[in-house]
Amino acid sequence: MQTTLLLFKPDTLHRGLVGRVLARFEEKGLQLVGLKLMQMSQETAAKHYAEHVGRPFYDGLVEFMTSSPIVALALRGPDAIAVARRLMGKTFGIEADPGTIRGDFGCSKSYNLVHGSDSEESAERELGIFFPEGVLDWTPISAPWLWDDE
Ligand code: 3AN
Repeated sequence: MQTTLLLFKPDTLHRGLVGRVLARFEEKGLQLVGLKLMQMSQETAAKHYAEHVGRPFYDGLVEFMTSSPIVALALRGPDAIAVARRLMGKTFGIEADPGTIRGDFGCSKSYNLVHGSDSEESAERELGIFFPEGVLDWTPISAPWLWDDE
């Protein structure tokens, strides 16, 4: 089992899509173990996007992510990092396949609704930034129907 960090970006909130985007992950069988409505600070954005410093889109990305509230989520499941990334689709809405969140809900390069950790190392680092207190450990009653017993 893996735990991954997702962020619903300001466009998801402004467009009233939080419920629908969250439903994609829940319906897939990823378990909610952390959920937070928050305002991202400049410091948190700098930490979170450290690997993008110097890229041409960096300043705009930080400005966008700190412009209004976001939702931070921790989701758990088998291979949750890759599963969540596949549900999200390719980075840019114009290229993302129909059926994915970015493919179904947007056409923008900058406003692509959701962030998801891209590796186990990133997930651990990013969960530490947004859930320093840890996540909530609980067992969904549906677990035996969702996940293989391995
Ligand atoms: P992903 O979110 O799919 O992992 P990354 O890690 O390549 O994509 O990029 C991080 C974020 O930076 C993206 N979610 C997107 O919001 C933004 N971004 C990446 N490339 C561009 C670009 N060329 N123009 C505008 N924003 C970009």
